[in-house]
Amino acid sequence: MQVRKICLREVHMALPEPFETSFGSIQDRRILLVEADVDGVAGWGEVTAGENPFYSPETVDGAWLILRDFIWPAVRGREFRSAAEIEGMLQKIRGHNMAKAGLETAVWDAEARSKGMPLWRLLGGTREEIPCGVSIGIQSSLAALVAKAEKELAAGYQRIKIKVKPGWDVEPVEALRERFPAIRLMVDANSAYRLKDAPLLKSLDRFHLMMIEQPLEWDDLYGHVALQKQLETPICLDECIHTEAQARAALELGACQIINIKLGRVGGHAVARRIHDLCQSRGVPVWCGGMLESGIGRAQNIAMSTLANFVLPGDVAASRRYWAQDIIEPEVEVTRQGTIRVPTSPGIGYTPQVERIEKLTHRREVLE
Ligand code: OSB
Ligand code: MG
Repeated sequence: MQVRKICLREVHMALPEPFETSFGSIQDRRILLVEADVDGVAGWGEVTAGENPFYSPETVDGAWLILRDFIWPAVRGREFRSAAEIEGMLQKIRGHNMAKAGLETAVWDAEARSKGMPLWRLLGGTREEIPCGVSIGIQSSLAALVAKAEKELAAGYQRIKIKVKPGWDVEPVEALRERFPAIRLMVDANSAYRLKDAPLLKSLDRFHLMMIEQPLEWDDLYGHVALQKQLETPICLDECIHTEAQARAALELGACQIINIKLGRVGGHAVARRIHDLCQSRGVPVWCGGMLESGIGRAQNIAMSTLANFVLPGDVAASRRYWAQDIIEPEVEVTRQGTIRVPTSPGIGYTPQVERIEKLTHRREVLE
């Protein structure tokens, strides 16, 4: 196989309301899509970089340049047997995992389509239905938070994650626990705390959270080792894990007990699968995180979540939670039991709505 050409598009899509995290507020998304032509078959991927480098060092504009100037030249004209080889072809480019994943996941989609099989089967997935949770941003009041959680639970979602930051942590967790004593509940700090905040984080132990996601800095593995020793609540790492080696170090050192795997953050399906396998071999559960993706990134997340060790509910929710109208058909729907039934059609299993995508496109570049 060869990638014959790629088309980069920046589409603008607005969330129904701002999504507030410890690192800032997100509403107007600029989403970078990669359409790869693999021997005449189109595959679609999404670059999950943000508009700013506040979650990870990557940005939409930076990823565009890296794709054009380094990723495309590294694959152009090169023969390969499987999308699993793309990661190796990009190895000499350090970092820029979200940009790499945009192309790599598109090639996986194309390969699966050309074989007439669902991508999740090609990846070795086994789950036909995946468990779903929601991520709720920082709210203006405790009452607003409780009402939001109530609505999501009524829709069937299996676990609630709330974003926390200093000043919005113990009280919101307490309010939710009082109202919902038995739900699966967790918090995500997006690196808002320091090791000196250990006593405050320790005080969350009494709420029996499933996990605390990424409490400390994005590159501080050692701090998480020291913190985990003091907490009953399992630490889950998100921002800290970009490579298989980092995942191995985190587990070996005891920096976490759970890993959130995101396709963009680790550079695509090949590495995601290796991290999944590593965790599985050690009895460490994983789940699929979200990056407020369009339906294309969401469909890729669904395919990955069918691997056997994705045992915890992911941040993989219904299209309608994010977009008035998604850019795939059918849209992603969640059952009353809080699951997504994995599609059985070829590739990512959903059809990109190219006409609609073109209407939302603000910038476009074809590389061949
Ligand atoms: O840390 O998981 C995160 C959104 C943007 C950046 C980082 C994160 C998130 C979410 C939202 O939590 C998950 C989703 O619903 O897509
Ligand atoms: Mg997170």
